[in-house]
Amino acid sequence: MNRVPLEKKILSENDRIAGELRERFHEHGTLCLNLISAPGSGKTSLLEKTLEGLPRTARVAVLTGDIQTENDATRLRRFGFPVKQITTGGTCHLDTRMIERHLADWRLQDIDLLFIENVGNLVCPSSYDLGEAVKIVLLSVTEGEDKPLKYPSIFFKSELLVITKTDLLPYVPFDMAAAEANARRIHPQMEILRVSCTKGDGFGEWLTWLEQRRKTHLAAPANALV
Ligand SMILES: Nc1nc2c(ncn2[C@@H]2O[C@H](COP(=O)(O)OP(=O)(O)OP(=O)(O)O)[C@@H](O)[C@H]2O)c(=O)[nH]1
Ligand SMILES: [Mg+2]
Repeated sequence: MNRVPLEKKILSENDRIAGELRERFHEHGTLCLNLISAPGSGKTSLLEKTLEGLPRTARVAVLTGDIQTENDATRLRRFGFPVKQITTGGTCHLDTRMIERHLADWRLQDIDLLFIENVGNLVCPSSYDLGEAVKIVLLSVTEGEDKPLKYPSIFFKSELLVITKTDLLPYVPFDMAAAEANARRIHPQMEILRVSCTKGDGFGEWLTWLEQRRKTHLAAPANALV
């Protein structure tokens, strides 16, 4: 078997499990969000700040993926919510088998928001549906405003762009208007938020976005979720 048919087979098996996961998430009212970015754009920092700002009673859980180390899970567990590390051992993205396995002993009916932090990579994770309702792409101001044009797939598939590290804008030549225009060239309906995890800027808007998105998720019929 050559490479293309084998990749197709793996992807179609992944899509099949993604469909099952999506149904389970919907049945239990769980909004699943898949966070994708280049390494170091601030996915874990965004989650740390989010968990820090949520009431202890919030029904939130996190699966965080990396090629190696438990570092991100250790950072995120400090806030008292359920967190599991998925260590891929070399694979540059998460897939649905990893998600299924790590969800096995969690009760989805107890989780309103499930964050999945994907492996840091702007390319591979975009091909793997994890059954999420929403893909969110992060782009930090140190990466350059041209990234949506260079890595269009993930910007096309993501509903929301979070531009991170805005506190660094005085120190880097990042053209915010051009970055947003580039993202909307790839995905005209893209929603865009700007945040700084160190200063807390933009977190009110981010939490409001999450709250609204969960409401629309709960209101949507199951067949409208793909
Ligand atoms: N100045 C500044 N630094 C930030 C901000 N957010 C994250 N960082 C820093 O950026 C670095 C990477 O942040 P992480 O949150 O670990 O990034 P990540 O996307 O989770 O990284 P990987 O999981 O390795 O892909 C850390 O040193 C953070 O402290 C921010 O808003 N402002
Ligand atoms: Mg991380």
